[in-house]
Amino acid sequence: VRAEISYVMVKPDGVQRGLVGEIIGRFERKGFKLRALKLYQTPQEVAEEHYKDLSSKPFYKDLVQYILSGPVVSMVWEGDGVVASARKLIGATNPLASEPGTIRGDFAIQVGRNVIHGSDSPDNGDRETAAHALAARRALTTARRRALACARDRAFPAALWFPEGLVAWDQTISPWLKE
Ligand code: DAT
Ligand code: MG
Repeated sequence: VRAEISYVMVKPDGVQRGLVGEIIGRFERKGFKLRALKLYQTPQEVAEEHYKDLSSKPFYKDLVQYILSGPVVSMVWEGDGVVASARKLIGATNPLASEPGTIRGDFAIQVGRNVIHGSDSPDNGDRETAAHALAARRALTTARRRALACARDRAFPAALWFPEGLVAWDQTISPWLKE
């Protein structure tokens, strides 16, 4: 049986405003387990897949543009009931309606700049994780290529440029990846 996971993403405004540590801290203190974490620029097709259920909404174009406006921090959090609990930690979609003490309630005002995403069902947790894992894998390939080029240029051993962290996302996420 696979563990329950939620795909949680600090959106570009949250990254830009320096809220990453605050947000990770709240999930850690709650007690959930961080299974994967990566910073990257979301490819357009991943953003569109992520929000495909909302594609008929009038705000869909702005929403995708917002997600593409800067790097995001993608995380996979694991634990019993993590999907519903993460939604509580995050707060209501419209930050003006989010309770104080929630992430959106404490740090946001606009629905179009609401700092963070969390899956709304365990199935969507799996789906969104798989979609973003492809983006993370592509970012990893780019990072690996750059690292290799860099290692060649500077005549450092390539191993120096491959800390465990570079491959961690791929490995920890593999149970949820549909090949
Ligand atoms: P949530 O992010 O709380 O799961 P959602 O899935 O209904 O909310 O919508 C996804 C995002 O779309 C949401 O975080 C912000 C944006 N959004 C939702 N409703 C909106 C609206 N009425 N106007 C503008 N943006 C909206
Ligand atoms: Mg949603």
